[in-house]
Amino acid sequence: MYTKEFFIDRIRLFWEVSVKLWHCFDARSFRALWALEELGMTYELELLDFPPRAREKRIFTVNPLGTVPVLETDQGSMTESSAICEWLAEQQPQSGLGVAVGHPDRPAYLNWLHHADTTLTFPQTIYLRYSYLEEAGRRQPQVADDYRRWFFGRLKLLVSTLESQQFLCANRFTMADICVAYALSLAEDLGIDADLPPLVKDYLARMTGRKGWHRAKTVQVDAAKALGIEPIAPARLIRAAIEKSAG
Ligand SMILES: N[C@@H](CCC(=O)N[C@@H](CS)C(=O)NCC(=O)O)C(=O)O
Repeated sequence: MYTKEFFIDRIRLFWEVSVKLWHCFDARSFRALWALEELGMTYELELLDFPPRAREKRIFTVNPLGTVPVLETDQGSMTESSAICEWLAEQQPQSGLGVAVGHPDRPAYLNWLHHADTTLTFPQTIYLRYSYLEEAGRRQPQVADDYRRWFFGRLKLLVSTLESQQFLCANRFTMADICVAYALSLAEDLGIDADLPPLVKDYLARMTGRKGWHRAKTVQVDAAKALGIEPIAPARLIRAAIEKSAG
């Protein structure tokens, strides 16, 4: 029985979806930007100064949390970077960047998408906050160091996977690689990457060697320059300022 929804779904697969990405330089919204570039989709980019909550009040018109990413779509908005990547892959199933329901690696795919943010990115944001973002008197070196160690402890699943695979799942590059590789690139921005295991460093180099990664980087640099925003990851800028003031 062919319903109206059946035909609308099929037409949508061939119709370019219209999306607008709200993004800050090298923030987690970079996952979505990289995904859009890998997919070759057309999109509108709204680059904001960091932190948007303090510097770009218009973010609150699209997200009460005041965070990026926000992906506006004709089906509603999304605010979670890994979920955005998953949704984008679903719009272009022929791209192979998603892993379909029923594929033997579907559980691994979903697991990596969530692992990327909740397990690998979150502890690094605590490290960033208590090492650099807080005012001098509120920094907590002990907390920062505990969460840095937490991050390195949680790399075990990735290391054991990379011992036998080039990609995280389905034997090909997918959104799972985008989401995890972004978390690893954050370690570079935080200056803690020297301790990454060699297999992880090699994997990150392979992922950041992709044309899609370079296109996304170029897009955000051009957008930042056009708006007078410093084209450097905020984590790097803040670290440099604090290290300079400490002499
Ligand atoms: N879990 C969300 C986290 C979103 C988030 O916290 N984004 C950060 C940038 S990485 C942000 O906008 N922070 C600004 C703020 O909290 O003021 C995701 O994966 O997208």
